Amino acid sequence: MSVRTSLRKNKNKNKNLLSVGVACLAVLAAVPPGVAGAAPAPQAGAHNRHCITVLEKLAPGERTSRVAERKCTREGESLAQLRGRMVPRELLVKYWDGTYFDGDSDEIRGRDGGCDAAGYGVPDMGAFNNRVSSFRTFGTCNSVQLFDKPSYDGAQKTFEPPQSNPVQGTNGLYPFDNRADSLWLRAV
Ligand SMILES: [Ca+2]
Repeated sequence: MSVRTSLRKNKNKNKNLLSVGVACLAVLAAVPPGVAGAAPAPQAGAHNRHCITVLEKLAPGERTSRVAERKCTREGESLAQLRGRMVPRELLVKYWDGTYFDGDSDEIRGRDGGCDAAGYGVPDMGAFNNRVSSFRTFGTCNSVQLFDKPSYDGAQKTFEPPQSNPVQGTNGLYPFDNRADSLWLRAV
């Protein structure tokens, strides 16, 4: 039973109990998350939703990397557990809802290895449209082109080393914070 539910019940039954409940709540508020007793806080980050998307390499002339596999964490599942139930694939890029690599995330992995000059195209970032606030690239994927609209349309910005890889936060992503709908990954 949550603290909030307990308080509500106490209020119905007895005002004195309510004061005790409020006192307890004040104590709970002073204790760092995860230390409080009765209802242990979930693991750090466990409340965030993490997904792994595995892409196939682009064939000549193609502009969309087919999704070979996509899975997301279930309720209470950690990212490590999610990784454990998928075949390991090379990490290409990872992006987060929050600045500084925080919050919900999506790992884009390559079924056929890392980036080359053609790279991988993601024409629609789906649940992450207009949400990405930070990202990191991995391996040979050192260039990320972000587009405001799906299908590589609208305003765009390319992030390449050495100045902006990885891109850590709102200022670094300017003017693309919470804006990208599609992206292209390459080796340059
Ligand atoms: Ca957009």
